[in-house]
Amino acid sequence: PSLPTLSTDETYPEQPPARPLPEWISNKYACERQTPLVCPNQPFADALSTIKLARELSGDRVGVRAYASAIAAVKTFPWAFEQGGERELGKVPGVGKKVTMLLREWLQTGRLTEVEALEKDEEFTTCRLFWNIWGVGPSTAKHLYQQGFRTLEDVKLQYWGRLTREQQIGLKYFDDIGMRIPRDEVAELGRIIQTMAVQITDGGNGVHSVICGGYRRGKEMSGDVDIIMTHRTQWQHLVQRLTEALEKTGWVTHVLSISKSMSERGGHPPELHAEKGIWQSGWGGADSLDKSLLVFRSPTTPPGSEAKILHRRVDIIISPPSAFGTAIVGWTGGTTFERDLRRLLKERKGWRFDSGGVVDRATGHVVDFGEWETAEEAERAVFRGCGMEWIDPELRNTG
Ligand code: TTP
Ligand code: MG
Repeated sequence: PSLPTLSTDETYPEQPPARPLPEWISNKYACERQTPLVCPNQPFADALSTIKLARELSGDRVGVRAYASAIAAVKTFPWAFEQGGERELGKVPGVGKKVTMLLREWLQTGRLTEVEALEKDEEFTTCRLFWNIWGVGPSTAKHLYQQGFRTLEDVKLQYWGRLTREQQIGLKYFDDIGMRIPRDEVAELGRIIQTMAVQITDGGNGVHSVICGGYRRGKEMSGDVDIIMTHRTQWQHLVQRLTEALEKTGWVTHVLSISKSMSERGGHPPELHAEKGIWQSGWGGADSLDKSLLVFRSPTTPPGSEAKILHRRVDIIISPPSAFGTAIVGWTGGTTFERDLRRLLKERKGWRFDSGGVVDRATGHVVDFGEWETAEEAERAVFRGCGMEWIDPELRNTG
């Protein structure tokens, strides 16, 4: 069947009545807008996410940024678009012509030809499969494709010895790690980790932890567990002690990587000129906090049980008490919220945001957000100190 042709502006049937947009919608930064988990235009946002992933897999960083902004804009929109809605979407900062044209196509035909082409494209679907192996980034995925591999079995049989240890674990437990984790199990894993931290420190008076990531933003199912923890007096080297204790009791089956650089620096975020890699690469999993990236046993197959082990991915992030607020903000996400938070602080304040602390670029001083009693107080102090209105975690789902 032939595709319906797109009408031009001139022949556009009928303009929707102008509706007043909420005033915050024209804020330039996604971290100053309300973005729910599921939005009225969710299928369109999901279609854009496929295009964004294609840009990621082909190493097109400018494209990734453009689609990330567009997705955040679509997700912030409070009503379902009707014919002509691209004019409304175009009012959100960061939305370009390309994306408004895509919305027009979507509204007129109910589909995006680019997405349909991608789903039929062998290179895209194969690279996406390989990229889903933990530890495999876009360039390795492409390399595997160019080597002629098309299935996980191909990689296992012909490339195993050239994978890193982390990638081998990722491939070995591909099915387990790819399975989403229900909320109550995420909470249970959080309790297991908190309990162990209390046991190995002084009665636990000083331990505070919050499960961040998608769980905190309200997702029913999470890809992994991101737990942020601090201790009033014993946070230093806790990452190592806690990991070892969890290994000993059988909860942790594999340590993918462990980073202790915050402890080694004595609790200060890195100097402005230091660790260039971290700041230049944007994210890449790297902030300056101590962290342990782990494979856990699922509480549904606990240590000692006879059942076949189900493996889960868990990140434990330990911050000094002074950085607990920034650690929570930095690990709650979503990704575009985080990107725009960094942009806002750089442009408006001359500050560099890192989950391990905010640094004034002019003086090199660490910004002090003050004392806190509870995790929520610590986080609210960061918003306040950054001059930002509070946004509930459930409204930070920028994608
Ligand atoms: P993830 O665990 O990768 O993402 P998530 O928890 O939002 O979703 P999932 O259910 O798939 O686990 O990352 C956790 C947080 O780390 C994320 O919410 C914000 C921060 N982060 C960034 O700021 N930038 C990034 O590129 C990534 C991957 C994470
Ligand atoms: Mg997560």
